[in-house]
Amino acid sequence: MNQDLLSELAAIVSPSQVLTGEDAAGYAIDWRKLFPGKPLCVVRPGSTEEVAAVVRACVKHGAGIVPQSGNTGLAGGAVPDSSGAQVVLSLSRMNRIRAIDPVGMTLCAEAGVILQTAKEAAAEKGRFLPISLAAEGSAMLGGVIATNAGGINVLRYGMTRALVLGLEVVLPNGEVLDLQRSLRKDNAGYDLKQLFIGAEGTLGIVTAATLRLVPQQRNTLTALMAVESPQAALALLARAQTELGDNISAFELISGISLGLVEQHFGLKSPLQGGNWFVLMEAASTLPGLRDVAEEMLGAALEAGEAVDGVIAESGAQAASLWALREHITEAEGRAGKGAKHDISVPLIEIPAFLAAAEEALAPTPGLILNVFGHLGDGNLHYNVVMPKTADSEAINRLVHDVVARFGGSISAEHGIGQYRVGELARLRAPNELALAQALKGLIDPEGIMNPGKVLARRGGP
Ligand code: 2HG
Ligand code: ZN
Repeated sequence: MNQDLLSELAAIVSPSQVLTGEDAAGYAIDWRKLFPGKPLCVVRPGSTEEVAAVVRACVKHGAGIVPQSGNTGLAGGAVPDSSGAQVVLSLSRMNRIRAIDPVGMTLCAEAGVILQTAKEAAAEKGRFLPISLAAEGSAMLGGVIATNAGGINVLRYGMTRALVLGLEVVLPNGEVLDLQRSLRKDNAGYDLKQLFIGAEGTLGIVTAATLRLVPQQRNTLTALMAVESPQAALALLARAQTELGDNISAFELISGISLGLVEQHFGLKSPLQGGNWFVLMEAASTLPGLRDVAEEMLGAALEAGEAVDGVIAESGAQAASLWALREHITEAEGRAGKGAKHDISVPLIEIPAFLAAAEEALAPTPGLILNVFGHLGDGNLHYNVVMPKTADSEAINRLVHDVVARFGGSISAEHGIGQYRVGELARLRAPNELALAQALKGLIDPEGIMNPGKVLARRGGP
């Protein structure tokens, strides 16, 4: 049967686009190398029609399909299990930008377009695609949309979901659902595209999308500030919002421990030495004058004790070096040792109390390094824990998530559930919410072939 499926797939996409054995190895494991899988094969369709035909062939043979684009996710959502029976459907060849409309401010592109490539294409027309992630040089639009990715610009522009105007999806029965209306306003019935955004490929395969663009901001300001506590960082945020309003495009909290890891593993030094907490802020505008406002704001914050030190980047290169500190944290953490990631959010006002409570919950476990950083402006922290090899990372996940639940938070603010958090979602979500999600999954994917075992626990199927 497997051989029949392999031949049918080869007939659809050509034999050179069906990879097995060693050729498939790079697609079988996630970026963190936590979930090594074993696919039947990797198939690389070049068009929406080919994706649809591949899905129909997999349905016929009862094979599970794992959609994959850039495979930069941190929750194991885009890799196969170890059964040797699942088909990885790579969207990497679907890498055409179909259209850019600088007046309507939209970009229509296929799922395999690298996020950075899409951003560069928009920039050539004086427009900005406001999804900014450390992984944007390899993340692809399909995965960005399927995981409803966040990143540093959410504070100003919202999650990916807020930027998707239209979507093209291949359904689990192999039909193409064309939701590419690309309208700013469209209240004609249910907004079905939202079902597929953030569903992590469990309801269908995103093959193309129309995204909302904004004007390219000509003036950007980047500042790194040292603060005494998370509470002070929140006061600084409130001040910045008052003074700079919607111009704030990123407001990141970074612990001294995170900066220490970056220095230790990459030799990158912060211009502000010492201190437990830092804020990296970016503001951007089409109009001049940002710098004066920011300097005044920072001066007042220093006087009020909300910040204790600060630098404003003098050039693009300096701004880039400040951002490099932030962008190397994930890799530095990976080099530091075994890690448990917690992509949490709580109401902003609860951040200081959450941090204190989580630290207290973990205090009895010896040898932990708390690598805490993230998108303070969104109430989203990466409360990551580097631990000794022998430590029980699942027990640590549960301890942290229980604290998150106490504060009315979410166990995945922006990375998704993937396979990493399926158990924790099942443990912590209300039964009726889970039941409704399972009912939707059953309706749209009755055979259970779409990305089995991701987001929701498996219920039969391949
Ligand atoms: C970031 O904010 C990413 O840099 C990665 O979401 C977070 O490594 C992480 O846990
Ligand atoms: Zn993040």
